[in-house]
Amino acid sequence: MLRLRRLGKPPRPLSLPLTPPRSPRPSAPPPPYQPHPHPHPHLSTSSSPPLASQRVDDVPQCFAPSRLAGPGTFAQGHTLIPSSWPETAPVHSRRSRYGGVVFGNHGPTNGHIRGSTNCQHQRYFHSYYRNSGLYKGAIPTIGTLLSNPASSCRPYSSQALDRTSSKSSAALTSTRPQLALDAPQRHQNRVLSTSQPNMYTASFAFFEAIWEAGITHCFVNLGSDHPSIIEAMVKGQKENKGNFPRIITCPNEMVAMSMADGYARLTGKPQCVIVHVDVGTQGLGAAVHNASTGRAPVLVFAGLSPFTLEGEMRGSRTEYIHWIQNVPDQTQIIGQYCRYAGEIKTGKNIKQMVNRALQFATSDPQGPVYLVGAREVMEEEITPYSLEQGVWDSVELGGLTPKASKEIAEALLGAENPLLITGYSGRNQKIPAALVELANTVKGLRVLDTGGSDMCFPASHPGWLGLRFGIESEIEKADVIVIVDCDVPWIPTLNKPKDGIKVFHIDVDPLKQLMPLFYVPAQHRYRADALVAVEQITSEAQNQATKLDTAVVTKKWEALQASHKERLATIASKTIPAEDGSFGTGHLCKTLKSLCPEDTIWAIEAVTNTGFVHDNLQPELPGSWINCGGGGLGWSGGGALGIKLATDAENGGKGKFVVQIVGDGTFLFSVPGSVYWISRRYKIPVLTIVLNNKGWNAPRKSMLLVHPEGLGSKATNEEINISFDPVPDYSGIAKAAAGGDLFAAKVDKAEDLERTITEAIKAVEGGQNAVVDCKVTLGC
Ligand SMILES: Cc1ncc(C[n+]2csc(CCOP(=O)(O)OP(=O)(O)O)c2C)c(N)n1
Ligand SMILES: [Mg+2]
Repeated sequence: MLRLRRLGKPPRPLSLPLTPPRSPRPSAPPPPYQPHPHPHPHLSTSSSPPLASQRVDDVPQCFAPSRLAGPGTFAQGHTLIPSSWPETAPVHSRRSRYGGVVFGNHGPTNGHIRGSTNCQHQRYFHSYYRNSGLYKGAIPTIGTLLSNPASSCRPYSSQALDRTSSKSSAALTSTRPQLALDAPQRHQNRVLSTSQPNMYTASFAFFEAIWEAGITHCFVNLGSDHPSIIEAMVKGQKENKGNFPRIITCPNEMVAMSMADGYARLTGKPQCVIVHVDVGTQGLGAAVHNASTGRAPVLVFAGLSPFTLEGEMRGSRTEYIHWIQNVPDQTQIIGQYCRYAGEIKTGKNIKQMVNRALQFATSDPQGPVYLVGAREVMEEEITPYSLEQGVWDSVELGGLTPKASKEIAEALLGAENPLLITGYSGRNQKIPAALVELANTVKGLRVLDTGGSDMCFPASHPGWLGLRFGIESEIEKADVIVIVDCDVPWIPTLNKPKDGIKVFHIDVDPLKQLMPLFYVPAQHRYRADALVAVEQITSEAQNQATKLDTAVVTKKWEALQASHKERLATIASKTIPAEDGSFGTGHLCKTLKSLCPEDTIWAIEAVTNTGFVHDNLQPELPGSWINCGGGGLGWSGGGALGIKLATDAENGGKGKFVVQIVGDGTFLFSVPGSVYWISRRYKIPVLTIVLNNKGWNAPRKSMLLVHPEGLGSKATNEEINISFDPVPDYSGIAKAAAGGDLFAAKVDKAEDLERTITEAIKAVEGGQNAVVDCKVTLGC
C-alpha cells in the first residue's frame, strides 16, 4: 500500500498497487465533436468564487467562453467565469492567463475544438496567436494517445471532474491536487508508485551513459522534472560508489554551466549540467553563449514537463507548475547555440542519445549540446544495457593537402613580415610547442593572439606579440598572414592588412557557420586540425629552409629579437605605480606573477584590462591561461571553480594553483553568491582578484569608438551610467556567501599589495577561498 501526501491535508492511504493493471482502453478513434447539450454543471453553472485563501490558479484553467460579450458576461456557450472571481489580468485582455485571446465564435477555431472546454483548446489558441500557425504537438506515448483519446474534445481531467461534479458546487473551490487525487477507482491505470531500490530507470541509464562516456561531474540545479533523476543519483551514489559522476549542487545555473565549461576547457573532457525544464534552461543565460563561442564541450540535460496529466504513467503531472512550465519547444531556448539539441523519447535508447549528443559536443568545433526528456520518459523502467563505448568516438579532422602545406610554407619563408594569427588553437596543449617549432623554422615569424581564449604561444619567444583583440600594428605590416583557429583576426574599421598580401585561413570551422556575417579576404581556406596543419607546414618549411640565404635569415632573426626586447620594455614601463601609491592592472599582474606558483592557471575575465593582464602575466605554459572566449560576462566565477576542480581531479586531489582575475562589473555578473557558496561547500579554493575601477569601463570605450567627440565623451561616468558608486564590497559579498569562511581583503596602495597577495595565496594554499578587491587606475 502506498501513502501519498496531499497538499495541506494529512496523508491518506491509497490502495494502489505498485504497478496497477492497465484498464482496457478504447481502441476506436474519438467520436466527432458534439457540442455539450449542457455545460459541465460544476463548471458552467457555478458562480461560487473560490475560497478567499485560494488563488484563481488553484482552479481548473480550461474555461472557454464561446463569445466575449464584455467583462463578466461571457456566459454564452459552455462555461461561465464569474466576473467576481479574482484574476491577475482581465480575462479579455491579451495578457489574460486564459491565453490572452478571446475563445469563442470570433476566435480561430476548428470544428473539433470550438467552444469546448479543454486544455488543448487553450494551447491551440496560444499557439495560433503566438506563432500564427497551427497547434504544434507530439503524441509522446501510446498510453497517452489511448488515455486521452478525446483530449481534443474532452474537458480538463473529465474523469476527475465527473467525480467532483457529484459533489456540491464547492467542488469548484477544490485545489487541483485534490481533483487529481480524489479521482479514484476509474484511475486504475494510474501509476503513482514509488521506485524500488532495484529499479533500472531511464534516468539511471542516463547516469550510467555519461559515466561510461567519461563524464565525471554533474553540476545540478534540480526541480520537479527530476524525481527519477534524484532517485537515480541516490541509487548510483550508494550502489556504484566510485563509478558514478560526482554531483555538485549549484544554486545558480549559469555558475553550473560555467563550472562544466571551465572543467572541459582545461581537460578537453565534457561534463554534464542538469537543469530544471524551461526556466532552468533560461537560467543558463550567457553561459551557453560562452560555451558555444569558446568551443567548450558541455552536455546540458533538462527535464520536460510531464506529457500526461491524469496519472496514466509514473511521472504524470502532480504539481501546479507542470502546466505552466509546459512550453511548445523547449529546445529552441538554447538550440541555436548548441551543436546538437534533441529529445530523449524513450529510455530504451537513452545511452545512444547521450552518446550521439556527446559526439557532437566533442567534434570540432566543440560546444554545448542539449538533451531534454519528459518526466515519464525518464521514469521508464528498462532492461539494463550498455554500449560498446569504443564505437562512439568524435569525428576526427584531417590536415592540409601536400600542395597546400607546401604553398603556405613557401609563402611564409619568402615573406618579409610573416604573421600567424590565432585564437583557440592552444586548446590543444600541444600547439604552443608546435608553433614555437614553426617560428624557429620560419625565422621572423610573429605570432599574434586575437582570441585570448587559450595560451597559444609563449611570451619568451621573440616572435610573441601577445594578446590584442584584433588591433595590432603588425597586422598592417605583414605581407603573408596565416590565420589558425581564430574568429576575429583583425577589425577592418580599425586596422587591416595591406591590399594584395597573401592570406591563408586554417580553421576547424572556416565558414563560421553560426555567424551570419563573417569573411576574411583569404586566397585559400582549409577545414583542418590546427596541430596537424601546423606540423605539416613546419615539416615543409624545414625542407625548404635549407635553400635560404643564411645572412638574410640571421638578419630577420636579430630584428625579431630586438623588437621583442623593445615590446617587453614598453610593457614594463607601464607597470610603475603612481606617486600617490595608486597602481594599475599591469603592476598588479606583475606582482601576482612574481608571487604565485610558476605553474598557476589563470582564469581571466578582465574586459578592458585583458591586454594589461596578458602583457604582465606573460603566460609560458600550455593550458596556463584560460579566458572565456565568449562575450557573456560572468563566466570566470564558475569557470575558475571548474578549472580548479578539474586540475585537482586530474592530479589526485593536488592540482595546480588557480587565480581568477575579473573586472568589478563582471564579478557581479558571475553570481558570486552562488560561486562562493559552492567553493566552500565543495572546498574548491581559488584566489580571486577583482579589478576595481569603480564600474564598467567598456561601454565608454565602445561609445568613443563611434562618437569620439559626442556628448558622452564629455560626460561623467555617472552621467553615462557606468559608475558603481557607492562601491560594492566585493570581497564582503564573497565572504558572506561562504558563510564567513573566506579570506577577504581590499588593497588600494602599492605598498600593501605584496603583503596582502602573499596572505591571500597562503589562505588558498591552506584550502580557503580568497577574494582580494584591488583598486586599479585606468589605462595601465
Ligand atoms: C551578460 C553581459 N551583459 C552585458 C555585457 C556588456 N558589457 C560588456 S563589457 C561590460 C562592462 C564590464 O565591466 P567590468 O567587468 O567592470 O570591466 P571594465 O569595463 O571596467 O574593464 C558590459 C556591461 C556583456 N558583455 N555581457
Ligand atoms: Mg570595471
